[in-house]
Amino acid sequence: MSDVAQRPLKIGVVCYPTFGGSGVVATELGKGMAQRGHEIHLFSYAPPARLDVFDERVHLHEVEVSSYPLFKYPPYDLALASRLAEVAEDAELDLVHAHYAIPHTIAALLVKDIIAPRPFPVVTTLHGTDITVVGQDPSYARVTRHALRNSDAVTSVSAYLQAQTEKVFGLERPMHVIPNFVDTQRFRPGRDRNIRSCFSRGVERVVMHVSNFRPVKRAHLVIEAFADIAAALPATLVMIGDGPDRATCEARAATLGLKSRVRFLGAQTDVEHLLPNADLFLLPSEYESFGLAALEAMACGVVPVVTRAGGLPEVVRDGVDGLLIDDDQMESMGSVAAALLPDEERLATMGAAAREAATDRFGREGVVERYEAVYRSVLP
Ligand code: GMT
Repeated sequence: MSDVAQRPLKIGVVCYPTFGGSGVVATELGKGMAQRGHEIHLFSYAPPARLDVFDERVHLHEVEVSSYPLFKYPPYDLALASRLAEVAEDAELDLVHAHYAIPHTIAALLVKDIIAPRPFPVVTTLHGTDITVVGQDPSYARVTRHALRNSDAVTSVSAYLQAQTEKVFGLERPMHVIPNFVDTQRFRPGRDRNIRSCFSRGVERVVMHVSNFRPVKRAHLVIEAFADIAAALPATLVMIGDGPDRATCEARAATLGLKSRVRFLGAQTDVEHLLPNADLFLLPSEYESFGLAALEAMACGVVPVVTRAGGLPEVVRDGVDGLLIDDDQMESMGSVAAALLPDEERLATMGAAAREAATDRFGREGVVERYEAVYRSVLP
């Protein structure tokens, strides 16, 4: 085996630090790589939400953007490229992994030019909205295409997203489909008696939703579905996360007379302690390229009820480890959930299958190895 096939790598990782899935995947992947002996240099404008370990192999580089009166729009991408170029040379990075084509891959490609002839392979992972929303926006389409064509390797988190990307951008090169993964030690079944009784008040079923309350999540449909559930049985709805649609959801819950039965917890850093206390997880998104939140629920043994859209059918197997609802049948989400909730046996069987799927099909180790193979394939 050659040196390149074995030696520990020095890997730059560029990601958004937010609670959204791409930042979580980037950070967890970086942690997984560090555990395999690689050196990780994470670049973001703030510490990523899941970066909670103090591994000496993981280095965080916060990107500062100077603002001058002339800069109406402070150039974050240039500040990122500048910091990345410095570290690429000082720490002798072998490659960079950009999560999100815009602006991360573009900044990485600039660094490739800046530090040439030193090789600096760029791996880009597409997470979804970078193609389905941002990439198709006429103001960004050409740079997105440039980012994809000039990356040394492109990966996508689902086969659905790969097909969409090929359709929209017509890439000549093959893309690797590498699904997201979940840390099944962190997300695991096991109720906390205090949390559970605080949510369920002893007798009620607990339904949960976790998202960033962006319009694509259609969080208002969770409230509508819960109205049907609450009409059929005693239940509490726990809404976790924050974002533009939260206020509308709160108002709708009040209008429906459900204020006392719906809890809005806002953004939470320890979702893994809350999720196992749910009986059912609802995700009525219009689109998800993958649906990491559903996978995290599954890892906790909680049955997901989700839209049959985007990459979600690649994660949830209908009737086996969750339920898929056709997009034009979303008004039935509440009645479907209300029929399942009293059925202890079916809930337990599907919950166990969900946990098994999370462990066997989406465990961290296998996915980290697949990314490592991609990294090694782009090295000179
Ligand atoms: O879902 C979000 O709003 C956040 C977004 C992101 O970029 O962080 O999530 C996308 O990437 C996740 C990780 O790969 C996927 O699990 C989500 O499905 C995807 N979101 C959408 O496609 C809407």
